[in-house]
Amino acid sequence: MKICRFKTKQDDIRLGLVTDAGVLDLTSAGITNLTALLESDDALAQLEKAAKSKLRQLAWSDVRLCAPVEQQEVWAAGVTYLRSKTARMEESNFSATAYDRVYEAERPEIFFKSLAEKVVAANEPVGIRSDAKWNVPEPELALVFNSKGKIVGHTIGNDMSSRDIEGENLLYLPQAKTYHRSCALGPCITLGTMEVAAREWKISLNIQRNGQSMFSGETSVGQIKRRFEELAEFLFRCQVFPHGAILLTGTGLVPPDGFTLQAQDVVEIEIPAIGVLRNTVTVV
Ligand code: DO4
Ligand code: MG
Repeated sequence: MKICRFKTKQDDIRLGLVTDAGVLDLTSAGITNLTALLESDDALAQLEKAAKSKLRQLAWSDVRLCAPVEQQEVWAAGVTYLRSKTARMEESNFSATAYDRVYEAERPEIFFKSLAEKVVAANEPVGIRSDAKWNVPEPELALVFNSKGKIVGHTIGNDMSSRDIEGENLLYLPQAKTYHRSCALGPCITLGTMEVAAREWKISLNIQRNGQSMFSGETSVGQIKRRFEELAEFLFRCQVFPHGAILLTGTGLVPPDGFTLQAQDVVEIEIPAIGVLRNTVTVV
């Protein structure tokens, strides 16, 4: 089952069940708060019951998607795919061994990515820094956690990154990763998938410029080196998330070194079981 946060034409924020035709507004079934739904032990049963009731159907043209977060902090794991390790080592002047080591180490790389209120939704602009020369999207499966550290759903994340800033000095990572419009999530959350099934999912990336494809590629969630439970254990270790959290699981898709994003490029990330996260690029 897929749920989304959306705005009506009157600018009311609602939760909806995603269907092929659009969205079923969950308000009349009393389901209005994402965090409360994800905290409950019977979210799927609640949604199945709601789906049998008379819900208002809205067409896609009548809704604007919001990012599927309320107060959840967004964190990200890095260097979880071999492809990412190789790319990081190539872009870095003097910290290449750090990536090599973290790929093999027991403790994963996990960094803070975004406050919920700063997350960009599907169809909103993602940012490239005006002081960076080498900017890329990072298409990533995102794990949705409740406050108890349980994975309750999955969404798509774009961990927008400035490779030249990160490559210049590892200590610049927060500037390369966390800036205005650097994190997109959406279009919705798919509930009820176990890790073994999610590992079969493919992630594809397509970047278009003036209607022409500049890069396309595909990878598989199964190539993530670490188990989700392992990432979860480190994310929640010595840490509390009263509203739950989102964890991006790392990128396995890296455009060729000569490629950098430009304003107006369109970035499309697809995981068929979730949907397509589409954003246009803007300079921030
Ligand atoms: O250390 C750099 C971050 C790597 C990252 O974001 C990724 O592998 O996805
Ligand atoms: Mg990343």
